[in-house]
Amino acid sequence: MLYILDYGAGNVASLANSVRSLGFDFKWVESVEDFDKADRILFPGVGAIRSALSSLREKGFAEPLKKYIASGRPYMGICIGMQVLFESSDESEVEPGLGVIPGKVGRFDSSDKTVPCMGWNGATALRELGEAKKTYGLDADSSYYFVHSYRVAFDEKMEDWALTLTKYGDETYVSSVQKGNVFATQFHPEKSGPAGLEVLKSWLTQGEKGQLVDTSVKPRREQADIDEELVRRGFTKRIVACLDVRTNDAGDLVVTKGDQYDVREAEESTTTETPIPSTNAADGPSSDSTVPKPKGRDVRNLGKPVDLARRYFAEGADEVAFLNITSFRSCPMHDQPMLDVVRQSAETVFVPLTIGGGIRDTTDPDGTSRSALEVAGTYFRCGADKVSIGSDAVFAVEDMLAAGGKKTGKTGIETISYAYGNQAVVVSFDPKRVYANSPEDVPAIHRPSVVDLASPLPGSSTPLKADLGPNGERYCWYQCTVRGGRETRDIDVVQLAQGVESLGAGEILLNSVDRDGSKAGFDLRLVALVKRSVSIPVVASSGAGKVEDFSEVFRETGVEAALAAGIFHRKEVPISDVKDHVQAEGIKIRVV
Ligand code: 1PR
Repeated sequence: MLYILDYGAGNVASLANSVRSLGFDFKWVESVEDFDKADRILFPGVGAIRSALSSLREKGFAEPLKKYIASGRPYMGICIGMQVLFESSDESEVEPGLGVIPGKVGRFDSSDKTVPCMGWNGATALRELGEAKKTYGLDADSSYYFVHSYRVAFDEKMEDWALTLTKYGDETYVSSVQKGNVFATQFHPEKSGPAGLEVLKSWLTQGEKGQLVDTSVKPRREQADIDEELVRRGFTKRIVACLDVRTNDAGDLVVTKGDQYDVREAEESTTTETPIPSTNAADGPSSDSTVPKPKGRDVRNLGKPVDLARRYFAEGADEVAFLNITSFRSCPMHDQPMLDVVRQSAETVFVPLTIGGGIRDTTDPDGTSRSALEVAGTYFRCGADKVSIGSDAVFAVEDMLAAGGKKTGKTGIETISYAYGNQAVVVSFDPKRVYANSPEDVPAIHRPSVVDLASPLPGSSTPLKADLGPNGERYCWYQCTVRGGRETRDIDVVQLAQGVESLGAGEILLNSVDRDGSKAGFDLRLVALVKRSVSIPVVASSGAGKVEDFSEVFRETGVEAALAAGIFHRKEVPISDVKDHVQAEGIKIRVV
Protein backbone atom coordinates (compact mmCIF):
# COMPACT_ATOMS: atom_id res chain seq x y z
CA MET A 1 0.00 0.00 0.00
CA LEU A 2 1.16 3.50 -0.90
CA TYR A 3 1.07 6.02 1.93
CA ILE A 4 1.33 9.79 1.52
CA LEU A 5 2.85 11.73 4.38
CA ASP A 6 1.00 14.99 5.00
CA TYR A 7 2.56 17.01 7.80
CA GLY A 8 -0.16 19.66 7.53
CA ALA A 9 1.22 22.36 5.27
CA GLY A 10 0.84 23.30 1.66
CA ASN A 11 -0.99 21.81 -1.24
CA VAL A 12 -1.06 18.04 -0.89
CA ALA A 13 -4.40 17.81 -2.71
CA SER A 14 -2.63 18.14 -6.06
CA LEU A 15 -0.35 15.25 -5.36
CA ALA A 16 -3.29 13.14 -4.22
CA ASN A 17 -5.14 14.08 -7.42
CA SER A 18 -2.22 13.24 -9.66
CA VAL A 19 -1.70 9.86 -7.96
CA ARG A 20 -5.41 9.08 -8.39
CA SER A 21 -5.34 10.26 -12.02
CA LEU A 22 -2.63 7.66 -12.65
CA GLY A 23 -4.94 4.96 -11.31
CA PHE A 24 -3.28 4.41 -7.91
CA ASP A 25 -4.89 4.25 -4.52
CA PHE A 26 -3.25 5.49 -1.33
CA LYS A 27 -3.72 6.15 2.37
CA TRP A 28 -2.54 9.10 4.42
CA VAL A 29 0.05 8.43 7.11
CA GLU A 30 -1.92 9.05 10.28
CA SER A 31 -0.05 7.20 12.96
CA VAL A 32 3.37 5.78 13.78
CA GLU A 33 2.04 2.28 12.98
CA ASP A 34 1.40 3.32 9.36
CA PHE A 35 5.15 3.40 8.75
CA ASP A 36 5.20 -0.37 9.40
CA LYS A 37 2.22 -0.98 7.12
CA ALA A 38 3.52 1.09 4.18
CA ASP A 39 5.10 -0.57 1.13
CA ARG A 40 5.87 2.80 -0.41
CA ILE A 41 5.94 6.32 1.06
CA LEU A 42 5.55 9.58 -0.78
CA PHE A 43 6.44 12.76 1.11
CA PRO A 44 5.26 15.91 -0.73
CA GLY A 45 6.75 18.69 1.34
CA VAL A 46 5.85 22.24 0.39
CA GLY A 47 6.89 25.57 1.82
CA ALA A 48 9.16 25.98 4.80
CA ILE A 49 11.48 23.19 5.99
CA ARG A 50 11.33 24.51 9.56
CA SER A 51 7.61 23.76 9.91
CA ALA A 52 8.01 20.45 8.08
CA LEU A 53 10.71 19.19 10.44
CA SER A 54 9.08 20.49 13.62
CA SER A 55 5.76 19.02 12.60
CA LEU A 56 7.36 15.64 11.83
CA ARG A 57 8.95 15.65 15.29
CA GLU A 58 5.81 16.83 17.09
CA LYS A 59 3.82 14.02 15.53
CA GLY A 60 6.56 11.56 16.45
CA PHE A 61 7.10 10.73 12.77
CA ALA A 62 10.78 11.62 12.37
CA GLU A 63 12.30 8.41 13.80
CA PRO A 64 9.72 6.05 12.24
CA LEU A 65 10.37 7.73 8.88
CA LYS A 66 14.13 7.22 9.24
CA LYS A 67 13.52 3.59 10.22
CA TYR A 68 11.23 3.16 7.22
CA ILE A 69 13.89 4.52 4.85
CA ALA A 70 16.58 2.30 6.44
CA SER A 71 14.34 -0.72 5.86
CA GLY A 72 14.92 -0.43 2.10
CA ARG A 73 11.28 0.15 1.14
CA PRO A 74 10.74 2.79 -1.58
CA TYR A 75 10.65 6.43 -0.52
CA MET A 76 9.94 9.38 -2.78
CA GLY A 77 10.34 12.92 -1.50
CA ILE A 78 9.21 16.07 -3.27
CA CYS A 79 10.76 19.52 -2.64
CA ILE A 80 10.84 19.77 1.17
CA GLY A 81 10.44 15.98 1.13
CA MET A 82 13.88 15.93 -0.51
CA GLN A 83 15.45 18.66 1.61
CA VAL A 84 14.54 17.02 4.96
CA LEU A 85 16.76 14.08 4.01
CA PHE A 86 19.90 16.20 4.43
CA GLU A 87 21.74 16.85 7.70
CA SER A 88 20.80 20.51 8.00
CA SER A 89 19.41 23.54 6.20
CA ASP A 90 20.23 27.23 6.36
CA GLU A 91 16.48 27.80 6.50
CA SER A 92 16.17 26.07 9.84
CA GLU A 93 19.02 26.51 12.28
CA VAL A 94 17.09 24.98 15.17
CA GLU A 95 15.65 21.90 13.50
CA PRO A 96 18.28 19.47 12.21
CA GLY A 97 17.46 17.43 9.10
CA LEU A 98 16.97 13.65 9.09
CA GLY A 99 20.58 13.06 8.05
CA VAL A 100 19.83 10.33 5.51
CA ILE A 101 22.01 12.16 2.96
CA PRO A 102 25.24 13.87 4.05
CA GLY A 103 25.34 17.59 3.34
CA LYS A 104 23.53 20.83 3.86
CA VAL A 105 20.74 22.73 2.12
CA GLY A 106 21.75 26.34 1.44
CA ARG A 107 20.01 29.44 0.12
CA PHE A 108 20.18 30.65 -3.47
CA ASP A 109 22.33 33.74 -3.90
CA SER A 110 19.83 36.51 -4.71
CA SER A 111 22.41 39.09 -5.80
CA ASP A 112 22.16 38.06 -9.45
CA LYS A 113 18.70 36.52 -9.71
CA THR A 114 15.21 36.49 -8.26
CA VAL A 115 14.59 34.36 -5.21
CA PRO A 116 12.41 32.35 -4.76
CA CYS A 117 13.21 30.52 -7.95
CA MET A 118 9.76 29.95 -9.35
CA GLY A 119 9.30 28.39 -12.76
CA TRP A 120 10.15 25.65 -15.20
CA ASN A 121 13.59 24.23 -15.83
CA GLY A 122 15.26 21.10 -17.18
CA ALA A 123 16.72 18.20 -15.20
CA THR A 124 20.06 17.06 -16.59
CA ALA A 125 21.15 13.50 -15.82
CA LEU A 126 24.56 13.15 -14.12
CA ARG A 127 25.01 9.58 -15.25
CA GLU A 128 24.75 7.57 -18.45
CA LEU A 129 21.21 6.34 -18.63
CA GLY A 130 21.78 3.85 -21.44
CA GLU A 131 19.40 3.02 -24.25
CA ALA A 132 16.25 4.07 -22.43
CA LYS A 133 17.61 7.61 -21.94
CA LYS A 134 15.11 7.93 -19.13
CA THR A 135 15.31 6.87 -15.53
CA TYR A 136 12.52 7.48 -13.10
CA GLY A 137 10.61 8.92 -16.05
CA LEU A 138 12.97 11.90 -16.27
CA ASP A 139 13.33 13.18 -19.78
CA ALA A 140 16.18 15.42 -20.91
CA ASP A 141 13.84 17.33 -23.20
CA SER A 142 11.13 18.06 -20.63
CA SER A 143 10.73 20.94 -18.22
CA TYR A 144 9.66 20.60 -14.61
CA TYR A 145 8.14 23.07 -12.18
CA PHE A 146 10.43 24.33 -9.42
CA VAL A 147 9.53 26.64 -6.58
CA HIS A 148 12.12 27.11 -3.86
CA SER A 149 14.54 29.54 -2.24
CA TYR A 150 16.87 26.85 -0.85
CA ARG A 151 18.82 24.25 -2.79
CA VAL A 152 21.56 21.66 -2.48
CA ALA A 153 24.63 22.96 -4.31
CA PHE A 154 26.31 20.33 -6.45
CA ASP A 155 29.83 19.36 -5.38
CA GLU A 156 31.89 16.17 -5.28
CA LYS A 157 30.20 15.10 -2.02
CA MET A 158 26.95 14.84 -3.95
CA GLU A 159 28.36 12.60 -6.72
CA ASP A 160 26.96 9.52 -5.02
CA TRP A 161 23.46 10.84 -4.66
CA ALA A 162 22.79 13.31 -7.48
CA LEU A 163 20.53 11.89 -10.18
CA THR A 164 19.96 15.17 -12.06
CA LEU A 165 21.38 18.68 -11.96
CA THR A 166 19.77 21.99 -12.82
CA LYS A 167 21.16 25.47 -13.31
CA TYR A 168 19.61 28.67 -11.99
CA GLY A 169 21.62 31.82 -12.68
CA ASP A 170 25.23 30.71 -12.13
CA GLU A 171 24.35 28.07 -9.59
CA THR A 172 24.28 24.38 -10.44
CA TYR A 173 22.27 22.45 -7.91
CA VAL A 174 20.92 18.97 -7.34
CA SER A 175 17.42 18.72 -8.77
CA SER A 176 16.88 15.07 -7.91
CA VAL A 177 18.63 12.41 -5.86
CA GLN A 178 18.55 8.66 -6.04
CA LYS A 179 20.35 5.88 -4.24
CA GLY A 180 19.01 2.47 -3.33
CA ASN A 181 15.40 2.85 -2.26
CA VAL A 182 15.48 6.65 -1.99
CA PHE A 183 14.33 8.89 -4.82
CA ALA A 184 13.52 12.57 -4.36
CA THR A 185 12.98 15.60 -6.55
CA GLN A 186 13.46 19.29 -5.84
CA PHE A 187 10.83 20.05 -8.48
CA HIS A 188 7.13 19.26 -8.21
CA PRO A 189 6.14 16.38 -10.53
CA GLU A 190 2.48 16.89 -9.54
CA LYS A 191 2.68 20.44 -10.94
CA SER A 192 4.80 19.66 -13.99
CA GLY A 193 2.10 18.71 -16.47
CA PRO A 194 2.36 15.45 -18.42
CA ALA A 195 6.16 15.30 -17.95
CA GLY A 196 5.74 15.33 -14.16
CA LEU A 197 3.03 12.68 -14.19
CA GLU A 198 5.46 10.49 -16.11
CA VAL A 199 7.98 10.79 -13.24
CA LEU A 200 5.37 9.89 -10.63
CA LYS A 201 4.14 6.95 -12.68
CA SER A 202 7.63 5.65 -13.15
CA TRP A 203 8.31 5.69 -9.40
CA LEU A 204 4.92 4.22 -8.54
CA THR A 205 5.52 1.25 -10.84
CA GLN A 206 9.21 0.70 -10.06
CA GLY A 207 10.06 -2.31 -7.97
CA GLU A 208 6.60 -3.78 -8.31
CA LYS A 209 8.03 -6.89 -9.91
CA GLY A 210 11.54 -6.81 -8.43
CA GLN A 211 14.36 -4.43 -7.70
CA LEU A 212 14.23 -0.66 -7.94
CA VAL A 213 16.49 0.82 -10.59
CA ASP A 214 19.63 2.11 -8.87
CA THR A 215 21.23 4.77 -11.05
CA SER A 216 23.97 5.63 -8.56
CA VAL A 217 25.98 2.65 -9.89
CA LYS A 218 25.92 3.88 -13.50
CA PRO A 219 28.95 5.62 -15.07
CA ARG A 220 29.13 9.39 -14.98
CA ARG A 221 28.53 11.43 -18.17
CA GLU A 222 31.20 13.68 -19.68
CA GLN A 223 31.21 17.01 -17.82
CA ALA A 224 31.17 18.96 -21.10
CA ASP A 225 27.93 17.21 -22.16
CA ILE A 226 26.35 17.95 -18.81
CA ASP A 227 27.38 21.61 -18.96
CA GLU A 228 26.06 22.01 -22.49
CA GLU A 229 22.70 20.51 -21.54
CA LEU A 230 22.40 22.59 -18.36
CA VAL A 231 22.75 25.78 -20.38
CA ARG A 232 20.60 24.65 -23.30
CA ARG A 233 17.71 23.62 -21.06
CA GLY A 234 17.78 26.45 -18.52
CA PHE A 235 15.17 28.38 -16.60
CA THR A 236 12.17 29.45 -18.67
CA LYS A 237 9.82 32.39 -18.67
CA ARG A 238 6.23 31.58 -17.75
CA ILE A 239 2.93 32.28 -19.51
CA VAL A 240 0.02 32.62 -17.09
CA ALA A 241 -3.66 32.43 -18.01
CA CYS A 242 -5.84 34.52 -15.71
CA LEU A 243 -9.52 34.00 -15.01
CA ASP A 244 -11.44 36.84 -13.38
CA VAL A 245 -14.38 35.08 -11.78
CA ARG A 246 -17.65 36.45 -10.44
CA THR A 247 -21.35 35.69 -10.24
CA ASN A 248 -23.33 37.21 -13.07
CA ASP A 249 -26.77 38.75 -12.72
CA ALA A 250 -28.41 35.36 -13.26
CA GLY A 251 -26.47 33.95 -10.31
CA ASP A 252 -24.01 31.81 -12.33
CA LEU A 253 -20.34 31.78 -11.55
CA VAL A 254 -18.65 32.93 -14.77
CA VAL A 255 -15.29 33.99 -16.08
CA THR A 256 -15.58 37.60 -17.04
CA LYS A 257 -13.22 40.17 -18.46
CA GLY A 258 -13.17 43.89 -18.15
CA ASP A 259 -11.83 46.93 -19.90
CA GLN A 260 -10.13 49.04 -17.28
CA TYR A 261 -11.86 46.79 -14.72
CA ASP A 262 -15.37 47.44 -16.05
CA VAL A 263 -16.66 43.92 -16.68
CA ARG A 264 -20.10 44.79 -18.01
CA GLU A 265 -21.10 44.83 -21.69
CA ALA A 266 -20.67 48.22 -23.36
CA GLU A 267 -24.27 48.31 -24.55
CA GLU A 268 -27.41 48.10 -22.44
CA SER A 269 -28.66 44.52 -22.74
CA THR A 270 -32.10 43.54 -23.89
CA THR A 271 -32.67 41.40 -20.80
CA THR A 272 -34.69 42.74 -17.93
CA GLU A 273 -32.18 41.59 -15.30
CA THR A 274 -30.70 44.30 -13.18
CA PRO A 275 -27.42 44.01 -11.32
CA ILE A 276 -27.66 42.53 -7.85
CA PRO A 277 -27.06 45.35 -5.39
CA SER A 278 -24.47 44.86 -2.73
CA THR A 279 -25.94 43.56 0.52
CA ASN A 280 -23.23 45.09 2.60
CA ALA A 281 -23.08 48.84 3.08
CA ALA A 282 -19.34 48.56 3.52
CA ASP A 283 -19.08 47.25 -0.01
CA GLY A 284 -19.57 50.64 -1.56
CA PRO A 285 -21.20 50.95 -4.96
CA SER A 286 -22.37 47.67 -6.49
CA SER A 287 -21.01 48.62 -9.91
CA ASP A 288 -17.85 47.00 -11.18
CA SER A 289 -15.78 50.03 -11.91
CA THR A 290 -15.15 53.53 -10.82
CA VAL A 291 -16.81 54.61 -14.09
CA PRO A 292 -20.60 55.18 -13.71
CA LYS A 293 -22.55 52.67 -15.81
CA PRO A 294 -26.07 52.63 -17.16
CA LYS A 295 -28.45 50.12 -15.61
CA GLY A 296 -29.06 46.83 -17.35
CA ARG A 297 -25.58 46.16 -18.74
CA ASP A 298 -24.84 42.44 -18.29
CA VAL A 299 -21.67 41.04 -16.79
CA ARG A 300 -19.64 39.68 -19.71
CA ASN A 301 -19.66 35.90 -19.69
CA LEU A 302 -16.63 34.26 -21.26
CA GLY A 303 -17.18 30.76 -19.97
CA LYS A 304 -17.11 28.51 -16.94
CA PRO A 305 -14.06 28.76 -14.68
CA VAL A 306 -13.22 25.05 -14.42
CA ASP A 307 -13.75 24.41 -18.16
CA LEU A 308 -11.48 27.31 -19.07
CA ALA A 309 -8.80 26.26 -16.59
CA ARG A 310 -8.78 22.77 -18.15
CA ARG A 311 -8.56 24.27 -21.62
CA TYR A 312 -5.56 26.40 -20.68
CA PHE A 313 -3.80 23.44 -19.07
CA ALA A 314 -4.28 21.42 -22.26
CA GLU A 315 -3.08 24.36 -24.37
CA GLY A 316 0.17 24.64 -22.40
CA ALA A 317 -0.34 27.45 -19.89
CA ASP A 318 2.46 27.35 -17.33
CA GLU A 319 0.14 28.52 -14.56
CA VAL A 320 -3.50 29.34 -14.08
CA ALA A 321 -4.71 32.16 -11.80
CA PHE A 322 -8.27 32.66 -10.56
CA LEU A 323 -9.25 36.04 -9.19
CA ASN A 324 -12.52 36.33 -7.32
CA ILE A 325 -13.25 39.87 -8.39
CA THR A 326 -16.30 40.48 -6.21
CA SER A 327 -14.33 39.78 -3.08
CA PHE A 328 -14.60 43.47 -2.18
CA ARG A 329 -18.01 42.48 -0.87
CA SER A 330 -18.08 40.46 2.31
CA CYS A 331 -16.97 36.97 1.33
CA PRO A 332 -17.41 34.52 4.18
CA MET A 333 -15.66 31.20 3.70
CA HIS A 334 -18.63 29.03 4.56
CA ASP A 335 -20.28 29.38 1.15
CA GLN A 336 -17.35 30.37 -0.97
CA PRO A 337 -17.99 28.94 -4.47
CA MET A 338 -14.35 29.56 -5.38
CA LEU A 339 -13.40 26.64 -3.13
CA ASP A 340 -15.20 24.29 -5.51
CA VAL A 341 -13.63 25.97 -8.52
CA VAL A 342 -10.16 25.34 -7.09
CA ARG A 343 -11.04 21.82 -5.91
CA GLN A 344 -12.42 20.76 -9.29
CA SER A 345 -9.67 22.43 -11.29
CA ALA A 346 -6.96 20.80 -9.18
CA GLU A 347 -8.36 17.37 -10.07
CA THR A 348 -7.13 17.61 -13.65
CA VAL A 349 -5.01 20.74 -13.98
CA PHE A 350 -1.45 19.74 -13.12
CA VAL A 351 0.27 23.13 -13.25
CA PRO A 352 0.38 25.67 -10.42
CA LEU A 353 -2.92 27.27 -9.44
CA THR A 354 -3.18 30.69 -7.81
CA ILE A 355 -6.32 31.94 -6.14
CA GLY A 356 -6.90 35.58 -5.30
CA GLY A 357 -9.69 37.75 -3.98
CA GLY A 358 -10.84 37.80 -0.39
CA ILE A 359 -7.60 36.53 1.17
CA ARG A 360 -7.96 38.47 4.40
CA ASP A 361 -9.49 38.14 7.87
CA THR A 362 -13.21 37.44 7.40
CA THR A 363 -16.27 36.77 9.52
CA ASP A 364 -18.96 34.23 8.67
CA PRO A 365 -22.61 35.24 9.15
CA ASP A 366 -22.75 33.18 12.36
CA GLY A 367 -19.99 35.36 13.76
CA THR A 368 -17.15 32.86 13.23
CA SER A 369 -13.94 34.77 12.61
CA ARG A 370 -11.44 33.38 10.17
CA SER A 371 -7.94 34.69 9.85
CA ALA A 372 -6.31 35.29 6.48
CA LEU A 373 -4.05 32.34 7.34
CA GLU A 374 -7.09 30.10 7.81
CA VAL A 375 -8.67 31.32 4.57
CA ALA A 376 -5.43 30.66 2.69
CA GLY A 377 -5.05 27.25 4.34
CA THR A 378 -8.54 26.27 3.17
CA TYR A 379 -7.62 27.14 -0.42
CA PHE A 380 -4.30 25.26 -0.18
CA ARG A 381 -6.10 22.16 1.06
CA CYS A 382 -8.46 22.42 -1.93
CA GLY A 383 -5.53 22.40 -4.34
CA ALA A 384 -4.28 25.99 -4.65
CA ASP A 385 -0.51 26.42 -4.72
CA LYS A 386 -0.43 30.15 -4.13
CA VAL A 387 -2.81 32.73 -2.77
CA SER A 388 -2.89 36.25 -4.12
CA ILE A 389 -3.56 39.14 -1.78
CA GLY A 390 -4.77 42.49 -3.16
CA SER A 391 -6.37 45.14 -0.95
CA ASP A 392 -5.13 43.69 2.32
CA ALA A 393 -1.53 43.96 1.15
CA VAL A 394 -1.96 47.68 0.51
CA PHE A 395 -3.37 48.20 4.01
CA ALA A 396 -0.56 46.12 5.54
CA VAL A 397 2.15 48.19 3.85
CA GLU A 398 0.39 51.46 4.75
CA ASP A 399 0.37 50.36 8.40
CA MET A 400 3.99 49.29 8.26
CA LEU A 401 5.08 52.62 6.74
CA ALA A 402 3.03 54.52 9.35
CA ALA A 403 4.82 52.54 12.07
CA GLY A 404 8.22 53.56 10.68
CA GLY A 405 8.80 50.20 8.98
CA LYS A 406 7.96 48.09 12.03
CA LYS A 407 6.30 44.77 11.29
CA THR A 408 3.62 43.23 13.48
CA GLY A 409 4.06 39.64 12.34
CA LYS A 410 0.27 39.50 12.17
CA THR A 411 -0.55 40.54 8.62
CA GLY A 412 -1.83 37.98 6.13
CA ILE A 413 1.40 38.18 4.13
CA GLU A 414 3.51 37.47 7.21
CA THR A 415 1.40 34.72 8.74
CA ILE A 416 0.84 32.87 5.46
CA SER A 417 4.44 33.10 4.30
CA TYR A 418 5.68 31.96 7.72
CA ALA A 419 3.46 28.89 7.67
CA TYR A 420 3.55 27.99 3.97
CA GLY A 421 6.69 29.67 2.68
CA ASN A 422 6.93 32.96 0.79
CA GLN A 423 6.59 31.20 -2.57
CA ALA A 424 2.93 30.64 -1.63
CA VAL A 425 2.14 34.35 -1.25
CA VAL A 426 1.53 36.51 -4.31
CA VAL A 427 0.52 40.14 -4.03
CA SER A 428 -1.74 41.47 -6.76
CA PHE A 429 -1.28 45.17 -7.60
CA ASP A 430 -4.00 47.30 -9.23
CA PRO A 431 -2.19 50.59 -9.94
CA LYS A 432 -3.47 53.57 -11.91
CA ARG A 433 -1.43 56.26 -13.60
CA VAL A 434 -1.48 59.77 -12.13
CA TYR A 435 -0.18 62.18 -14.78
CA ALA A 436 2.03 65.22 -14.17
CA ASN A 437 3.75 67.82 -16.35
CA SER A 438 6.88 67.69 -14.24
CA PRO A 439 8.30 65.42 -11.50
CA GLU A 440 8.14 68.47 -9.19
CA ASP A 441 4.34 68.35 -9.45
CA VAL A 442 4.36 64.91 -7.82
CA PRO A 443 4.39 64.70 -3.99
CA ALA A 444 8.01 64.15 -2.90
CA ILE A 445 7.22 60.81 -1.29
CA HIS A 446 6.05 59.41 -4.64
CA ARG A 447 8.83 60.84 -6.80
CA PRO A 448 10.85 57.59 -6.74
CA SER A 449 8.02 56.04 -8.72
CA VAL A 450 7.79 58.80 -11.35
CA VAL A 451 8.44 57.66 -14.91
CA ASP A 452 9.21 59.70 -18.01
CA LEU A 453 6.65 58.79 -20.64
CA ALA A 454 8.72 60.11 -23.54
CA SER A 455 12.05 58.38 -22.88
CA PRO A 456 13.37 54.85 -23.32
CA LEU A 457 13.46 52.62 -20.25
CA PRO A 458 16.30 53.46 -17.84
CA GLY A 459 19.46 51.66 -18.93
CA SER A 460 18.02 50.74 -22.34
CA SER A 461 18.85 52.22 -25.70
CA THR A 462 15.86 50.61 -27.42
CA PRO A 463 13.47 53.34 -28.54
CA LEU A 464 10.12 53.23 -26.79
CA LYS A 465 7.00 54.92 -28.11
CA ALA A 466 6.03 58.02 -26.14
CA ASP A 467 2.89 57.40 -24.15
CA LEU A 468 1.88 60.83 -22.88
CA GLY A 469 -1.08 61.68 -20.67
CA PRO A 470 -4.43 62.85 -22.08
CA ASN A 471 -3.32 66.48 -21.93
CA GLY A 472 0.18 65.84 -23.19
CA GLU A 473 1.63 65.24 -19.68
CA ARG A 474 5.12 63.78 -19.94
CA TYR A 475 5.34 62.12 -16.53
CA CYS A 476 3.28 59.88 -14.32
CA TRP A 477 3.47 58.00 -11.08
CA TYR A 478 1.60 54.85 -10.29
CA GLN A 479 -0.90 55.07 -7.49
CA CYS A 480 -2.14 51.91 -5.78
CA THR A 481 -5.83 51.13 -5.49
CA VAL A 482 -7.89 48.72 -3.42
CA ARG A 483 -11.26 47.00 -3.82
CA GLY A 484 -10.70 46.23 -7.49
CA GLY A 485 -9.67 49.73 -8.54
CA ARG A 486 -12.58 51.41 -6.78
CA GLU A 487 -10.55 53.32 -4.20
CA THR A 488 -7.18 55.03 -4.61
CA ARG A 489 -4.72 55.12 -1.70
CA ASP A 490 -1.81 57.40 -0.92
CA ILE A 491 0.84 54.81 -1.73
CA ASP A 492 2.76 54.17 -4.95
CA VAL A 493 3.85 50.94 -6.61
CA VAL A 494 7.46 51.18 -5.48
CA GLN A 495 6.42 51.62 -1.85
CA LEU A 496 4.02 48.73 -2.20
CA ALA A 497 6.51 46.47 -4.00
CA GLN A 498 9.30 47.00 -1.49
CA GLY A 499 6.85 46.82 1.41
CA VAL A 500 5.34 43.47 0.42
CA GLU A 501 8.76 42.00 -0.30
CA SER A 502 9.93 42.94 3.17
CA LEU A 503 6.75 41.48 4.71
CA GLY A 504 7.50 38.15 3.03
CA ALA A 505 5.60 38.06 -0.28
CA GLY A 506 7.14 35.70 -2.82
CA GLU A 507 5.80 37.17 -6.06
CA ILE A 508 4.09 40.24 -7.50
CA LEU A 509 1.20 40.03 -9.96
CA LEU A 510 1.36 43.44 -11.56
CA ASN A 511 -1.89 44.55 -13.19
CA SER A 512 -2.57 47.97 -14.66
CA VAL A 513 -6.04 49.49 -14.47
CA ASP A 514 -5.15 51.73 -17.43
CA ARG A 515 -4.07 48.86 -19.71
CA ASP A 516 -6.51 46.17 -18.56
CA GLY A 517 -8.35 44.77 -21.60
CA SER A 518 -6.83 47.40 -23.91
CA LYS A 519 -4.72 45.05 -26.07
CA ALA A 520 -2.24 47.95 -26.30
CA GLY A 521 0.61 45.86 -24.87
CA PHE A 522 1.98 45.71 -21.31
CA ASP A 523 2.82 49.02 -19.65
CA LEU A 524 6.58 48.50 -19.99
CA ARG A 525 7.44 51.57 -17.94
CA LEU A 526 5.37 50.32 -15.03
CA VAL A 527 6.66 46.77 -15.32
CA ALA A 528 10.32 47.85 -15.53
CA LEU A 529 9.87 50.18 -12.55
CA VAL A 530 8.49 47.46 -10.28
CA LYS A 531 10.88 44.81 -11.55
CA ARG A 532 13.94 46.87 -10.65
CA SER A 533 12.53 47.73 -7.20
CA VAL A 534 12.47 44.17 -5.89
CA SER A 535 14.27 40.85 -6.09
CA ILE A 536 11.19 38.60 -5.99
CA PRO A 537 9.58 37.43 -9.25
CA VAL A 538 7.21 39.79 -11.06
CA VAL A 539 4.35 38.71 -13.33
CA ALA A 540 3.50 41.38 -15.92
CA SER A 541 -0.24 41.68 -16.50
CA SER A 542 -2.82 43.75 -18.39
CA GLY A 543 -2.84 44.83 -22.00
CA ALA A 544 -1.51 41.81 -23.93
CA GLY A 545 -2.86 41.98 -27.48
CA LYS A 546 -0.45 40.05 -29.68
CA VAL A 547 2.43 37.57 -29.43
CA GLU A 548 5.06 40.30 -29.79
CA ASP A 549 3.84 41.91 -26.56
CA PHE A 550 5.14 38.90 -24.63
CA SER A 551 8.63 38.80 -26.14
CA GLU A 552 8.85 42.58 -25.68
CA VAL A 553 7.99 42.52 -21.98
CA PHE A 554 10.44 39.67 -21.32
CA ARG A 555 13.24 41.29 -23.29
CA GLU A 556 12.78 44.88 -22.12
CA THR A 557 11.97 44.35 -18.45
CA GLY A 558 13.35 40.93 -17.53
CA VAL A 559 10.14 39.86 -15.74
CA GLU A 560 9.80 36.20 -14.97
CA ALA A 561 6.25 35.74 -16.23
CA ALA A 562 3.57 37.39 -18.34
CA LEU A 563 -0.15 37.01 -17.88
CA ALA A 564 -3.08 37.50 -20.22
CA ALA A 565 -6.80 37.05 -20.01
CA GLY A 566 -8.94 38.56 -22.79
CA ILE A 567 -6.96 37.37 -25.80
CA PHE A 568 -6.89 33.80 -24.46
CA HIS A 569 -10.58 33.73 -23.47
CA ARG A 570 -11.71 35.03 -26.85
CA LYS A 571 -9.31 32.62 -28.65
CA GLU A 572 -7.73 35.55 -30.47
CA VAL A 573 -4.19 34.44 -29.66
CA PRO A 574 -3.55 30.79 -28.73
CA ILE A 575 -1.05 30.11 -25.94
CA SER A 576 0.92 27.87 -28.32
CA ASP A 577 1.41 30.83 -30.72
CA VAL A 578 2.73 32.95 -27.85
CA LYS A 579 5.17 30.21 -26.89
CA ASP A 580 6.33 29.52 -30.45
CA HIS A 581 6.96 33.21 -30.98
CA VAL A 582 8.80 33.71 -27.67
CA GLN A 583 10.98 30.69 -28.40
CA ALA A 584 11.73 31.90 -31.93
CA GLU A 585 12.92 35.16 -30.36
CA GLY A 586 15.54 33.18 -28.42
CA ILE A 587 13.78 33.37 -25.06
CA LYS A 588 13.53 30.13 -23.09
CA ILE A 589 9.99 28.89 -22.64
CA ARG A 590 8.37 25.54 -21.90
CA VAL A 591 6.90 24.12 -25.08
CA VAL A 592 4.41 21.30 -24.51
O1 1PR B 1 -8.51 42.86 -2.96
O2 1PR B 1 -7.46 40.80 -2.12
O3 1PR B 1 -9.90 40.88 -2.47
O4 1PR B 1 -8.33 40.86 -4.40
C1 1PR B 1 -9.18 41.20 -5.45
C2 1PR B 1 -8.54 40.73 -6.73
O5 1PR B 1 -9.47 40.86 -7.80
C3 1PR B 1 -7.31 41.51 -7.09
O6 1PR B 1 -6.32 40.63 -7.56
C4 1PR B 1 -7.77 42.42 -8.25
O7 1PR B 1 -6.73 42.59 -9.20
C5 1PR B 1 -8.89 41.60 -8.86
N1 1PR B 1 -9.96 42.43 -9.45
C6 1PR B 1 -10.89 43.12 -8.77
N2 1PR B 1 -11.74 43.73 -9.64
C7 1PR B 1 -11.33 43.40 -10.87
C8 1PR B 1 -11.98 43.79 -12.13
O8 1PR B 1 -11.48 43.49 -13.22
N3 1PR B 1 -13.10 44.49 -12.04
N4 1PR B 1 -9.52 42.06 -11.76
C9 1PR B 1 -10.20 42.58 -10.75
C10 1PR B 1 -8.30 42.35 -12.05
C11 1PR B 1 -7.01 42.32 -13.91
C12 1PR B 1 -6.43 41.04 -14.30
C13 1PR B 1 -6.63 40.78 -15.76
C14 1PR B 1 -5.45 41.40 -16.45
C15 1PR B 1 -5.22 40.89 -17.83
N5 1PR B 1 -8.28 42.15 -13.39
O9 1PR B 1 -6.93 40.01 -13.56
O10 1PR B 1 -6.71 39.43 -15.88
O11 1PR B 1 -5.61 42.81 -16.49
O12 1PR B 1 -6.26 41.23 -18.67
P1 1PR B 1 -6.03 41.43 -20.24
O13 1PR B 1 -5.01 40.43 -20.66
O14 1PR B 1 -7.36 41.09 -20.85
O15 1PR B 1 -5.62 42.85 -20.46
P2 1PR B 1 -8.58 41.40 -2.92
